[in-house]
Amino acid sequence: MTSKEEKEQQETILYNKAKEILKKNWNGRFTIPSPTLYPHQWSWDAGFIAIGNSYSDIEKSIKEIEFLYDAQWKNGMIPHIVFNEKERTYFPAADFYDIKRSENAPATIGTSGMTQPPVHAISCYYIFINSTDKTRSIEFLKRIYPKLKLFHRFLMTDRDPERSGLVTIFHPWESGLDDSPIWDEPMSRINVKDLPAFKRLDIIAVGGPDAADTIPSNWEYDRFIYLIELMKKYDYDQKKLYELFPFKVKDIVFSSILYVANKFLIEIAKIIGEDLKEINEWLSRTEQNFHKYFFNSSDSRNNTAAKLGSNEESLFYDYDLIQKKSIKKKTISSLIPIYTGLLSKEEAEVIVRWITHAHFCGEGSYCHVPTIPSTDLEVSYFKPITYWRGPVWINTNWMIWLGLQKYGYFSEANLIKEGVFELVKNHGFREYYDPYKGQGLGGRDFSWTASLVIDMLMNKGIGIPP
Ligand code: 9WN
Repeated sequence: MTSKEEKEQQETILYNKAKEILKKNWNGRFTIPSPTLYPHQWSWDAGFIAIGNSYSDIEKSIKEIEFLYDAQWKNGMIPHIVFNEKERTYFPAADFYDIKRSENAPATIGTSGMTQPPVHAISCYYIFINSTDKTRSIEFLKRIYPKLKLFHRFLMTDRDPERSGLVTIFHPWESGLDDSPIWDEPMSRINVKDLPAFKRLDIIAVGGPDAADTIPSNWEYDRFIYLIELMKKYDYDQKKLYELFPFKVKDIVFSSILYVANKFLIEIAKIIGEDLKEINEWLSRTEQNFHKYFFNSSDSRNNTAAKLGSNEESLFYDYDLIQKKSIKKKTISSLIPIYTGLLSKEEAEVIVRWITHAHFCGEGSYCHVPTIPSTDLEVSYFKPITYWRGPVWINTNWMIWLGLQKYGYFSEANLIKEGVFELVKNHGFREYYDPYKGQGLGGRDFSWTASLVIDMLMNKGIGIPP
């Protein structure tokens, strides 16, 4: 067998394995993120999952998105979790969120009271492109479009009263990157009071001697739960939260995904003949403010004079609205802007230098494969096996893989893709991976890993931002 044939054969094996995982994690109504950890539906997971399923099971992708959007709040928010009422193995559960306090909450569906990055318009575009029955997929787009737009409008108004085109998050869980070092500073200012007694179930689910080192610390978890208590105290009222909440961050990953999702929403609007005006306004707000808020070499939002890459500190950083300053932690979030297409060629080149640098598992590092770790390897807060503080996650690598292609860096994109294939082939379709050893960590048979590997195997360029 030639090496080309061998490669093709291995890729077919990976494709079948990934499909099998998605099939197994489908529970008849939605796909669980992982059988060992997460028994409910998560919002951005659902978006990623619908992308993988769009290649072989469009009906499932449609159902996945529709199940999630049936739980949409009246103010447009898509909750980050839709609970399966029969499951009791995840904390905090529906009763803890007590969403009935909000007049916006759905009446009969149990959900969380916060949100997550809006991947879904991107998934809906995949559904259309990959469908063979265009009449049926257009019907779906017509049904889902107003709901997608309502969610984006919620993010562009309630979560952006500044009209910056960038999203404010109230909880690290809203970013999807739960214990990223980015949150250390804002979380350290939170004064935890009257925390109800609770029992973490994630540590039991992960199991094994290293479990505690692979998940967020108790210090972080106390604050995660305390912030939910505070949201409840303010009845999930977005205006009150904006005024009074102690955690308010303009987040790069969330805002980048929203920008890309708005670009795909435009494509969907064109397909079904809807008006583009409002979405174009959102896009131009983001275009005007992305650098102002996120690219700072001083702490002034107006100083964009310093060139990206001219010194070590000049990277993209999240912006803390309470302290009114950038959060200077070197993580994968600093590199995600390449996914938006909002960078000049020179700026993209600087990001590529970081991506291919030893700091982020490039040349000269001791990494297992050249995939991007969640935190710079050479900073004090890097931890190789702890959740979003160092391990490699497939969804963020997928975004960078697409961003690199957007700017024409095909060989760099290919290195990441092959690295991802090596990880899943030899270490399983896991939730995250040790960048040095490649060891698989966290949840097993992780759905978004399977789904995005399918997209990388198909390699059709559908997700490259327009
Ligand atoms: C809290 C489901 C989710 C992902 C997040 C990931 C993790 C939840 C948790 O799992 O978060 O939302 O319990 O730790 O960080 O990105 O959506 O896979």
